[in-house]
Amino acid sequence: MHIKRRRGWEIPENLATPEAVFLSRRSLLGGAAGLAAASAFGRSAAQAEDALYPAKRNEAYTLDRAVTAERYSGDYNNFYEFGTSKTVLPAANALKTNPWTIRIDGLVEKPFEIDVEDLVRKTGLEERLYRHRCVEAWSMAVAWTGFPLAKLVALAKPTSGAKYVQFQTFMDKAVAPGQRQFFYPWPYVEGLTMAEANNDLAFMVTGIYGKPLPNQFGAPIRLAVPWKYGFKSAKSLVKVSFVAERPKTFWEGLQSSEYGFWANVNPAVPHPRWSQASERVLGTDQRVPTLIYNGYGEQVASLYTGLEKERLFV
Ligand SMILES: Nc1nc2c(c(=O)[nH]1)N[C@H]1C(S)=C(S)[C@@H](COP(=O)(O)O)O[C@H]1N2
Ligand SMILES: [Mo]
Repeated sequence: MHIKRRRGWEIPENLATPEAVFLSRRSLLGGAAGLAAASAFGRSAAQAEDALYPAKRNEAYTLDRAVTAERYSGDYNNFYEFGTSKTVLPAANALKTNPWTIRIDGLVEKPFEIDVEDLVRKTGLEERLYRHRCVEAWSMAVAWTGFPLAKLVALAKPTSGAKYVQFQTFMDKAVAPGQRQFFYPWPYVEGLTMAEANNDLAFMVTGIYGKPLPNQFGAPIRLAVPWKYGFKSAKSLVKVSFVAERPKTFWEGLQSSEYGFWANVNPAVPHPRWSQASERVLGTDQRVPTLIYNGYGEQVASLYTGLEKERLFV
């Protein structure tokens, strides 16, 4: 059960809309003061971000439900690096996310490192409304800001031997107490096939609710793969590698009978310990039926033709 508690960091409810947050940022940064600061000192990081968010919404991605308010989604997170409870926000704030370099390597023309701000300048940003379905049978719907993973694949120039894309989260035991728990197979690793990575739905995320990602959501850059269980959407990425073999993922390393490589959402295939038929929508008292591929079958079902013998839904 998610219990609503008010915390120091929460702003009053009448200010909790993304629009209000944005407008107040704008009025602070805009106008003559902002211009003077810009000419005297160049563009500050805050001003660069102010220009990027909110990004233009891509109206091709629509929802069948309301967007989950940040006061629910932002205080109910899975980020095992910062502990196994859902309240990881205070611990996650210890992670320094600017500057942040991401490495692109493996079977590519030429491996490189790039600062996330520079990467975003190359790819541009857009906003998309996506559903998110955790394997634990809760769900949310959010406005992510980011760019198609396919754009990163194009920048990386993978060679013909690349069959999978592997995603790796930062590793820093000094900052992330969960990483001192030796029985977890750190660092957090996830993977997609090249075809999945190039599907238009696969999204690299740098923002949410019209602003840069708060740390607990996986700042400064994470994945969103909305037709798969949430654990595929790895957070706070430091490395994207193009590889020939299927990556061994964090959750497979922990419990492969329960969490496989494919992990496509399917209400008809129960988790070994619970049903996946329905989901609890964060911020509501409702359970709604879960949809195959989390409702994205039209865009992704064809990725799996000929793979019927695989454990596609675990
Ligand atoms: N590095 C890392 N990425 C992660 C996780 C994690 O523990 N560590 N949890 C996953 C799970 S199980 C889910 S449901 C989503 C949760 O994303 P959210 O906190 O933004 O809702 O992140 C995924 N990505
Ligand atoms: Mo999850």
